[in-house]
Amino acid sequence: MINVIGLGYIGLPTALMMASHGVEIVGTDYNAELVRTLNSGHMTFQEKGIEELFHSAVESGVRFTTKYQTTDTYIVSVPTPYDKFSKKVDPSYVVAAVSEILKVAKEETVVVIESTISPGTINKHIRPLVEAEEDTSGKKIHLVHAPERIIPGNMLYELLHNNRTIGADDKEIGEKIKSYYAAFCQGEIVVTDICTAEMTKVVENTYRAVNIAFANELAKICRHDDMDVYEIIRICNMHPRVNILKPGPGVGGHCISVDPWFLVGDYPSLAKVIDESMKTNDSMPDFVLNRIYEILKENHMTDIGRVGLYGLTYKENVDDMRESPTLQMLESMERHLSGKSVKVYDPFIEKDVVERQYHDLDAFLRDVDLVVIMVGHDEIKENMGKLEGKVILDTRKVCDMRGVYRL
Ligand code: SAJ
Repeated sequence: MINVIGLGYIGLPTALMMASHGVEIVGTDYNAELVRTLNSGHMTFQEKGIEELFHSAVESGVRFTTKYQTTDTYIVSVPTPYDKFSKKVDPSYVVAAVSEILKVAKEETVVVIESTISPGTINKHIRPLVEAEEDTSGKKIHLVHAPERIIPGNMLYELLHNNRTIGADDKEIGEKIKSYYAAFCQGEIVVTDICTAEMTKVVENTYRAVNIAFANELAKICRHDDMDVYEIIRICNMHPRVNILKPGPGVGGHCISVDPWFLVGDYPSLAKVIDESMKTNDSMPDFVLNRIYEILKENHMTDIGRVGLYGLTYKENVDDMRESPTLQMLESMERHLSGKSVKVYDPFIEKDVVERQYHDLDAFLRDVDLVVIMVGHDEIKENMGKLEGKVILDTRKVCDMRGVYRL
């Protein structure tokens, strides 16, 4: 039996996928409300195909509880935030989870950490706990790092098809854990050492952050001299060795906007390009705000209350708002004392999370003159006609209507 600790965006799909492929799974989360919801037969977030997977896993006997189980294999997928000041990884949730595991674990237990951690975290924060336990109880405990790679919006496909990395001290233990993942994963599974696995995960997200920052910087340069950044990127990308990503209103999510800071925090005098890239991405919500003011001025509009932000999530067609550029922008507006007046709408966010939030596209559009497309959800792409007559700032290049403003 495998006890999956942390039933969030990564732990839960992993638990469900393993369970529906015949692995005996118990999912544990300290959030009693979340466990209650799952036990009453309801999923806790939206994702393509997850309802079906949830039901198939329940049929296969997956269980959810707040209690840590006594078993020989654990998969830990708890959050690893970063400390806003030092930029270093905050391993406290992982440390707490491993401490709880050690209280109930069997002899020869394998603890697999899936949470993203910076290189060296296991040696610095986890191994000392494990060694102390081995000294007092005489039990042997094995550590493994198996970072996840799935992308919100296409998680289930990627769980099945992506290649994976497994880092272990002991090759044999690495191969054993590989066989559990191979129950469902059709990609190649590489077994390496723990520190290499830690570093690869952070580097993958940093690669993307730096490349998005490059696109964002190009958008700023092109705005300065009124050049069309999208046409320039389109043409450059016709070169066989150029592949520039898309500029946008900023970078959200819990990975690309966070993990690269671990490297800046740990190697401040070395991680220069990374540091500047993260600052460039973080500056984008304010860049959009400036565009809004320019466009209001150009159109002789004075009422900020007639500005509507379309989209609250960090990217299209997901219900995840973590670190979202819209929230970053609203925070920045609040600092300038005008945050209360813009209107906001997102079809994926049913709860009220910000002021002046709408839950109906038509009602939202009736009450605004300037629509700022912050997220390119399919809903807006399919309803472009409804934007007729509005002033539009499209930060995602999803709208081809005449006169639309861009980054
Ligand atoms: N974005 C842009 N321009 C682009 C691409 C993305 O502005 O050209 C923005 C998005 O709108 C979003 C943010 O970047 O706000 C990140 O979105 P994303 O779709 O690129 O990535 P995430 O954060 O959803 O998932 C990433 C993935 N990592 C990589 O692609 C290297 C995923 O595979 C990881 O599993 C995940 O991070 C993670 O958990 O680490």
